[in-house]
Amino acid sequence: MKKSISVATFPTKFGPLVFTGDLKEIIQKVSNLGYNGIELFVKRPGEINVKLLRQWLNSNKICISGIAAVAAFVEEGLSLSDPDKNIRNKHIEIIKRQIELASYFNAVVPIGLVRGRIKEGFSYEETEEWFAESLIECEKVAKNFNVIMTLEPLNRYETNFINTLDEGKKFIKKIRLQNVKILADIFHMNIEEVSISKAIIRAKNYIYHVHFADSNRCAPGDGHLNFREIVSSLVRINYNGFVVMEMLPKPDSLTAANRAIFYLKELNI
Ligand code: LER
Ligand code: MN
Repeated sequence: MKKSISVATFPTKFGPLVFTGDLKEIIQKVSNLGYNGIELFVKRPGEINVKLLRQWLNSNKICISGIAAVAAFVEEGLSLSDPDKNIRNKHIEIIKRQIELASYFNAVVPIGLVRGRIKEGFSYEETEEWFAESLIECEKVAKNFNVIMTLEPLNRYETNFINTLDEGKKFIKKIRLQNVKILADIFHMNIEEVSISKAIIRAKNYIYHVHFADSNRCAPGDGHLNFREIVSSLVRINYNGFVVMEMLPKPDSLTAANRAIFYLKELNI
């Protein structure tokens, strides 16, 4: 398994981003700590200078695990399942550009918060239909660029729409999506799954990306989750992708990033 860590290019209300600021400096720092990649949170895909970023990554021998753009949802209220078609379309356009950007780095495009929620007065079925329509539209582009989007089940306090790996799997199967797999975020799973390990095993053919944080969303090892058991179920399903530290920068970014890397070494990652 490869180790990655969350990095944002802009200050945002979204909490579990370990480093924010100058990308060149962060890449150097993260590589020195022993990470193999960064999960990059951008405001808009167009803000990235691909050539420069590639240079910084190459000279530090790390890559990009995923490219997320949560600001469109968190800061601007866009979502892929909004009842308003104009809002959905606006968001689809952003995701399409995000997919193109991800293709230059062989990165995934996580579909977490950006899928939205079932709004008051609307049903599960309608929301599912709008979300499916949006994803099918994005998938056409993902296929062209050979990019995987990873659907991320989230805990009930962040969305009321797709909370468990089983629900994510069921949705992907029902809509017959091919370039959409599952992102297993251990923090959310800790709230929603009956058993984290059993849920991982059941979703074995779907899990393509993994987010790590402990029960309190701090570095793995700083809470009360049983990471030995979690890692052994990932090993059991032959998972060899990225584990991304998407955690709160507590007590500060560098300490959290360091603690996580030490703990991962103890777990043989
Ligand atoms: C949200 O809590 C989350 O885990 C992300 O990966 C963003 O969608
Ligand atoms: Mn996550």
